[in-house]
Amino acid sequence: MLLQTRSGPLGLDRAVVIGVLNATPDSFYPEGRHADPGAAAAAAVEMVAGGAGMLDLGAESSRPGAQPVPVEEELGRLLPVLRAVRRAVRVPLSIDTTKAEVARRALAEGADVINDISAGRFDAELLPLCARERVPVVLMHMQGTPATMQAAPRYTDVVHEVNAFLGERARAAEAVGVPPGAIVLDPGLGFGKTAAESGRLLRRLDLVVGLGYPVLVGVSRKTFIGNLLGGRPAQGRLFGTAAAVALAVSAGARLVRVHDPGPMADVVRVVEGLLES
Ligand code: HH2
Repeated sequence: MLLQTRSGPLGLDRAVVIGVLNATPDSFYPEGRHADPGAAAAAAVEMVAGGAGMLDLGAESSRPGAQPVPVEEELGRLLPVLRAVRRAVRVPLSIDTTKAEVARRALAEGADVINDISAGRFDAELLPLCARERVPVVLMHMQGTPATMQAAPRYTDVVHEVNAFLGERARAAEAVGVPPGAIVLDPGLGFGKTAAESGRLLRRLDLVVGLGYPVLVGVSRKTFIGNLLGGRPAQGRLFGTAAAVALAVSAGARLVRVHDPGPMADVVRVVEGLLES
């Protein structure tokens, strides 16, 4: 399995660790915020040295309750950081945005992949843009919007509903010309889901994998991990994240999005080594 990007092919035979670089003042994990371009570039170099095979840059927080950021503000935060990071590292860079205009400008500055937490639902121009620009796109499941998603998440059967949604969004992407080999699916753990629902999705990740596209999982330091640890804040969720990353990789995730690529690269290597032995 392979993802073709402008920075070269990204092999997925081994799970890829994606480092999170947020050019935001308000992301839920303060240590993941890198709004200063020089500091972001230094963090990027460290993440790649630690084992990140890709970096995900975002300039709009999607934490529960977050309000949308206007396009000019998102670009004003993102582009200086993207330029500095692009100069500093050669790994593929993905852009965490739901806006086609932000994606278009970022792709022109050397970004490789679009990571859309709305799976093309918030901006109808985003998937056609990915098709035209021939770049891979991550399609994630979320119930509602970041502002509302944790208010009252409601599912009859979360596993079935998330799978049906992801299958439908993959077909929508293909219908506007995104090749199947450029689609990545993500069940959106923590996005409009309780801890129990996120757990159910992790246990049945084989069903998402069975849709036939590479699967990305983002569990890093999320609230459901804190809840399982008695309400621990994000700073105390590193080992809890390791447990969830291990489960995700053993269930078939090919990409894991994390704030701590060094430690999580070890987790991935050990899980894969044990599964092979
Ligand atoms: N999680 C976050 C943001 N983007 N994208 C994908 N594909 N999957 C995820 O699970 C995911 C994501 C939330 O984490 P973070 O970026 O650290 O926080 P914030 O949204 O507050 O900036």
